[in-house]
Amino acid sequence: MKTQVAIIGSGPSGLMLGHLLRQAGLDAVILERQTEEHVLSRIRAGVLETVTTDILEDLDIADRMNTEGLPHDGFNLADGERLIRIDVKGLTDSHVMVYGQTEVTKDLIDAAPSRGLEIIWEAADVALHDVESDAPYVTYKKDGAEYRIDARFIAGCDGFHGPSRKAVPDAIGRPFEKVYPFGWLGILADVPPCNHELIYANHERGFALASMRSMSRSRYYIQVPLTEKVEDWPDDKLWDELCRRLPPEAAKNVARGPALEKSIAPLRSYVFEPMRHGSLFLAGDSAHIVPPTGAKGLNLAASDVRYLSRALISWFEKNDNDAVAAYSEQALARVWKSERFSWQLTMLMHRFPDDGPFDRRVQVAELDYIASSEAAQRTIAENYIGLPL
Ligand code: FAS
Ligand code: PHB
Repeated sequence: MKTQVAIIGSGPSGLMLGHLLRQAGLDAVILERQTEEHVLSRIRAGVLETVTTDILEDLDIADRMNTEGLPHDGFNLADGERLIRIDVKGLTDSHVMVYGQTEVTKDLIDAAPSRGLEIIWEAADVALHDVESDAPYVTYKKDGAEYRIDARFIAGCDGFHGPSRKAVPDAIGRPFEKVYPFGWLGILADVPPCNHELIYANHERGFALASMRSMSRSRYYIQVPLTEKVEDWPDDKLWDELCRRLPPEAAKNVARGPALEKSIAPLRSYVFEPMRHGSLFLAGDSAHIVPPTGAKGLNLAASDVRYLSRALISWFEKNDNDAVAAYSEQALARVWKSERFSWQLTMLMHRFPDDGPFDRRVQVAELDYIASSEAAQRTIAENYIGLPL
C-alpha cells in the first residue's frame, strides 16, 4: 500500500490528524494496535479547550458534542473549607466544554468511513523504517500476514508507550521528565454531579477532583500513594474519602453509586524533544505527558495536530519546507507552557509526602491569595481555557 501520511495510533491525536488531512484531500491511513472496542472502552479526559472543540467544529463532527456536551463558564478551587470560583467567562470571555474523550474518540471513529479515512485495527508489531529518508515506510502484522505501507511522512500518534518516539536516535532525542510521588484513583458512576462545575480540592488528607460526563454521570478522583491498588479501594471507602476531602457544601451533595469504572493513573510531566526527526513527526502523548490536574493532555494533542496538519498540507500543496521545519519548535512552545501550568497546579493542589507544616501553610496562603486577587484568577483562567495557538 502507498499513502501520503501513515499515522500510527487511533487515539485523539491520530484521529484528529487523519480527519484534518483527509479534509484537505490528502491520503492518510491509521494503524491501530488495539480493537475499536478496546479504544472506545478507555475512560480518560473530560474537559475540552476551544482548540479541541474548534477542530471538531471545522471537521463538522461536533453535532453530538454540541447536543450532549456541557459548556462550563467557570470551575472551582477548594482549600478544605471554601470554594474559590474561577469565573472563566468573566475573566476571559471564553469557556471550556465538558465532553468525555471517549465520546470525542467515538465521534471521530464513526465519521472515518464516510471521509475516506481508513483505520486498520489490530495492526500488530508496527515498525517504522527509513524515517530519515524521503521514502519511509511502516510494516505491521495482521491475521498472520505481514504488510508494508510506503508513505512520504509518518505521524507518530501512538501515545506514551508506542514505537514512534523510540525511532528517534538516542543521540538526537532528549527527554525531560518529572514523576510525582502519587497517583489519581478515579471512579465513574451514573450519579448526578455534586456541583454544576468542577471542583479541584486541596485538603489536608490529599487532593480530590469532582468532575462529570453529564448531569447524570459523574467522574471523581482522589490522590492516592503509588503503593495503592484499585482492589484496596472498595466503592464505599472511596466515596467516604472523597467526601472528607471536598468542601462540606459540595460533600453533602455527593450521590453514591456503583463504579462503572475505577482505576489508578500515575502522574508524570514528560516532554520529548524534538517532535520531528526526518520524515517522522510526533504528536500528542507520544511526545509529551502532563499531570491531568490542568486538563491539558487531550488538548495538547489537539494543538499538536492543528500545527502538524497545517504544515503537512502546506508541504503537499506548495512544497513548503518551512512549515514542516518549524513544526517541532512551534508545537513545543505551547507544550512547555501547558507543562508549566499543569505542574504549577499539581504542586499547589496536592499533598507531597515530604511536605511539612510550612509547605501546607504556603499552599493555603497561595489559595487565599488567589481568592482575593482578580489578577491571579485571570492568570489561572487564561491557562485553563488554553493559551492561543
Ligand atoms: P493515546 O494514548 O490516547 O492514543 C495512542 C493510540 O496509539 C492508542 O489507541 C494506542 O492503542 C495506540 N498505539 C500504541 N502503541 C501502538 C503500536 N505499537 N501500534 C499501533 N498503535 C499503537 N488527559 C486529560 O486532559 N485529562 C485526564 O483526566 C486524563 N486522564 C488520563 C488517564 C489515563 C489513564 C491516561 C493514560 C491518560 C489520561 N489523560 C488525560 C491524557 C490523555 O487524555 C491523553 O492526553 C490523550 O489520550 C492523548 O491522545 P493521543 O496522543 O492520541 O494518545
Ligand atoms: C475528567 O473529567 O476526567 C477530568 C477533568 C478535569 C481534569 C482532569 C480530569 O483536570
